[in-house]
Amino acid sequence: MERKKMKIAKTFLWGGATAANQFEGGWNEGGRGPSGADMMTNGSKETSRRITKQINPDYFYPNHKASDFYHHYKEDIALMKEMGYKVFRMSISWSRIFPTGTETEPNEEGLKFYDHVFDELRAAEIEPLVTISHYELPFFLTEKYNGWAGRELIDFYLTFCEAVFQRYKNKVRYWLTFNEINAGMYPFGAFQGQGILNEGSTSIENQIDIPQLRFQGLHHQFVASAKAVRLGHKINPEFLIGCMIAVTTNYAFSSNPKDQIANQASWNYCNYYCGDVQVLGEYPYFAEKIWKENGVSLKMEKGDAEILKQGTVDFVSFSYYMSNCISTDETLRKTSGNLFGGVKNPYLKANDWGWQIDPDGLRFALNALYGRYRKPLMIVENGLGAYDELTDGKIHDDYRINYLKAHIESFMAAIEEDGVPVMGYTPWGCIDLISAGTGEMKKRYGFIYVDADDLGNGTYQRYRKDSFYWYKKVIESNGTDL
Ligand code: P53
Repeated sequence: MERKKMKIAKTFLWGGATAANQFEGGWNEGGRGPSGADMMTNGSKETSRRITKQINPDYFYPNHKASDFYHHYKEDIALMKEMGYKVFRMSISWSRIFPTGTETEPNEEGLKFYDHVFDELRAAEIEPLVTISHYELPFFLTEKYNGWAGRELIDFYLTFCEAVFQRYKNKVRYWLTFNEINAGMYPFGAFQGQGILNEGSTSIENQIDIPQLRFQGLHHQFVASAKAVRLGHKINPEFLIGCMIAVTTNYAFSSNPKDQIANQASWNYCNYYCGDVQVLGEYPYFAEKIWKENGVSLKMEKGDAEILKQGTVDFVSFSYYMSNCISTDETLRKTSGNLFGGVKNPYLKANDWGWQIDPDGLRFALNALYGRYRKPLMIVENGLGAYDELTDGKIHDDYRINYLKAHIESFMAAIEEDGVPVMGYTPWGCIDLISAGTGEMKKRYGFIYVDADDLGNGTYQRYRKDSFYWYKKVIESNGTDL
């Protein structure tokens, strides 16, 4: 019997993704307080971004102005409309609403800014998808509580959630509680993901790592996320609230069973530890082993387990950029520039920052996640960071088109051949923005070029890249004309 082929839905959410800390700018305008992202200098693939406790006038802090969406949102949304976006992923800057994170009343001017953005999106018939916390928290919360290491953050986060859920309950339907929550599984993710800054940490790649604090911080985020899901559903039962995980498709480097076992453990650690808590509502069986290996003794309060059980997410979203190989052979070369470590895959090429390009890995990840969670999936980040050249107002970025085309083909196969339900696709940095990893502007992802360099020089004028016209056609044809 021939199986009926699935079709991509007419309502499929095509769009693009950004985050306030890397895109919005206006860091000291409208009553906004400083966030952790404002304390990071620019870096490069060779030089790690510094984290400073005070703003040092000798350094450049690229997130302060970022792409200046704060002053360009109208024209940016008009460009998205021109491309035919159905959805726009963005985040709300926590310190724009609660400048220190500890106020009891929200900053009205901050709330108004997002009112304008959501109204503009509505007029353009673009659905907002809002990440509540994307790699930034009010810096005061780092200074006072060492970020999410402090259990106090749960209540501050819920106050923030309540303010934005109430204010935007008729303007926003799709929410994500934390960006790439599994960043907290890695030493480099402590500051960006959790606002943890231990004494002696000077840059994002050289942080003093205290696993106990990271895993405890994650626990606080899980509890906060679960409570936010419950609160959101109470405020508007129509809300769809998801988790967001950075997924790396890991392959065993060889058919040596030892490599296979190591790879399985890597999936548990990298991809499933957080998702299992947020989607299935409890810590997985392998959590004990991970705590033991990291010398962690997790403090759970009475009622936490119940909260996790009751606050599971409605859908699963994730970022996907690359795959990696796992080997038990120490002597094998490490993949260059890869924050997740791992071994180079001889079948794949990497981008200029060492991220291995692997469209098939996306199909693999979609099947793995759906098989485990049985919840609708959304690909909320994907894309190629690349150098672009602006000549006569044009950018010929066929390399970007090739990357995206191959990844779209891959997820279309997951939908249409394999039967995986995918709600939407929002490529990362749809308008050029500041790199989270390196703080560069020149590691560009966008369909739209922003005329600014790594030190913030430039007109900030927007230019349509070749990929702009290509993606417009992709959306128009619902993914059939690639
Ligand atoms: P950049 C590392 C590996 C995979 C995803 O990253 C990552 C990171 C952190 O650098 O983060 C996500 O800008 C994140 C975005 C980030 C994007 O990937 O280093 O959610 O904020 O910008 C791309 O090229």
